Amino acid sequence: STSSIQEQTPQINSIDAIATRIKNGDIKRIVVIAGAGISTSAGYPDFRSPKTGIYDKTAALKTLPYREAIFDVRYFKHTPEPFFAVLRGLMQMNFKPTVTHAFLSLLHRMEVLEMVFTQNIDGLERAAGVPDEKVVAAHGQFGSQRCMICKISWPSDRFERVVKSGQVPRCDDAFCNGLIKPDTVMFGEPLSQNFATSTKLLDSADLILVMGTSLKVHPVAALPSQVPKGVPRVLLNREKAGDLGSRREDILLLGDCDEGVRSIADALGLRDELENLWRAV
Ligand code: CNA
Repeated sequence: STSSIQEQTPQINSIDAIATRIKNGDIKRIVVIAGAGISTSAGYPDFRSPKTGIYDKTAALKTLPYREAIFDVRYFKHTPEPFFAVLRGLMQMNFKPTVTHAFLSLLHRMEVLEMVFTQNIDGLERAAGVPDEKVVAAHGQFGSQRCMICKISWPSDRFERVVKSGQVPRCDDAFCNGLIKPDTVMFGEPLSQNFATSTKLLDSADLILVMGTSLKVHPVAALPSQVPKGVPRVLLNREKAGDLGSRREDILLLGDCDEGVRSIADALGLRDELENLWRAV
């Protein structure tokens, strides 16, 4: 890889110190806050990366009144075609977990993973072996879908067939005719109950890893700032995000998150385990 990780040397913390504390059992509850950036090396486009992100790519859709409209339920209800066009593109690809997803699985095997809060809808954490009960999918995930009006659910194979054929999937009930929408959370929709109740895990966390997110979408964007002061927060992202870096205990690993997790695995002495785990998923 040509990318390099710059660890901005903090006053009181370092990845080596964190690794030592994980190894000696001082850190045993790690909470991860993840976003689309942990899946970009799998080829899954994020929202905001210049050129490759969905917002730049769909800018060609001159019909969108504002760029977020494509994922806004109020817009989707009357103009679902742009959303289904993006979904069709994603369905034509086959995504495999990244080494960052494998790292989450490694943390789980080490029994130090408390929870992954992910904004991602791609399901790649689970595909890498992170168990369901360790994932809070704040914005839902692909894999189930239902009519927006009568709520009848559709099997995934049928949904995929219709979307791939270029049609807009609609309810069979002629009176209903509602749109069939994935159970992912669009702008303008509430988050799962599960999200609100799980945020209390931040209070007892020993370490926070924030990875691959611009921290621009609320309420997930606010999670890092809810972490009690004194708890180390590590940012693995191409750019600064949120208030990470504003506390003495913060560590910024600015760069590719795959390189970031590799440097942590090196510090843990578990680099081979990580690469083997990744190869096996
Ligand atoms: P975003 O706003 O697009 O931000 C992504 C962030 O990750 C940016 O800061 C990038 O610089 C950074 N980034 C991109 N690639 C890498 C990389 N390889 N290594 C390190 N950093 C990288 O995406 P967010 O997740 O912050 O925004 C929240 C939205 C995006 C959520 O609602 C998601 O549902 C939604 N989304 C999810 C997916 C997915 O499931 N994979 C894809 C696209 C969008």
